[in-house]
Amino acid sequence: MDTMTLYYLPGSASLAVHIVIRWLGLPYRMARANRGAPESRPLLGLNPVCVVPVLEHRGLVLTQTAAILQYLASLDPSSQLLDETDIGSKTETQRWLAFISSDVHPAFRPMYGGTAYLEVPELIERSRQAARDALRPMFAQADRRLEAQPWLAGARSIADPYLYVMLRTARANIVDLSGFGQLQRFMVRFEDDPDVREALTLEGLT
Ligand SMILES: N[C@@H](CCC(=O)N[C@@H](CS)C(=O)NCC(=O)O)C(=O)O
Repeated sequence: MDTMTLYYLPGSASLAVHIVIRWLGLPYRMARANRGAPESRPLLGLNPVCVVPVLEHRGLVLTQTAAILQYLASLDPSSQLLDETDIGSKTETQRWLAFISSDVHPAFRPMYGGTAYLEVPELIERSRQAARDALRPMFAQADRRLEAQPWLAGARSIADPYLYVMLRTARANIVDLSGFGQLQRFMVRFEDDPDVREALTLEGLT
């Protein structure tokens, strides 16, 4: 009766939300959004900007990946996916969430039509290459972080699945991740998690 609905597109930022819902063992159902014209999407009316993830729960309609992840963690503080008992750890998790949602995620925009207004294919490709170049030092920060500890914020947190989705997106868009051994190992370890594997299977990604 308390089932939440996650509107998603396979492999997009909604995958991070999907993984956390599974980690928490919460009842949920998935509603796949349509790509294509905004007016054809079931999300219209729920999310004015018509992007996923959208989470419906207990009469709330939640948008923005970072906010939804924090909402989920607060449903079960004992999970310590956002450690409310330790201000340092909590802020560190929020710092990584902010970095990923404000810096890393938007940097992919040229790959998803964000520079289509340039119209000239060569210029659009140049904007994509500039995005790849800008993304590499961002991933270098995460790689360095994982040299010292297994998870971004020390202990496993809601920031880790968001990083994982960004790494998948980087791989799909030929961002150069060579030399980032910690990130490669992070991905392998992450995909070893049964809930991650199940989320990938349910989204048709395996
Ligand atoms: N700031 C938003 C960005 C969400 C976003 O960019 N979603 C993309 C997928 S990652 C989307 O739904 N794009 C629409 C499409 O691909 O048709 C958030 O963090 O939730």
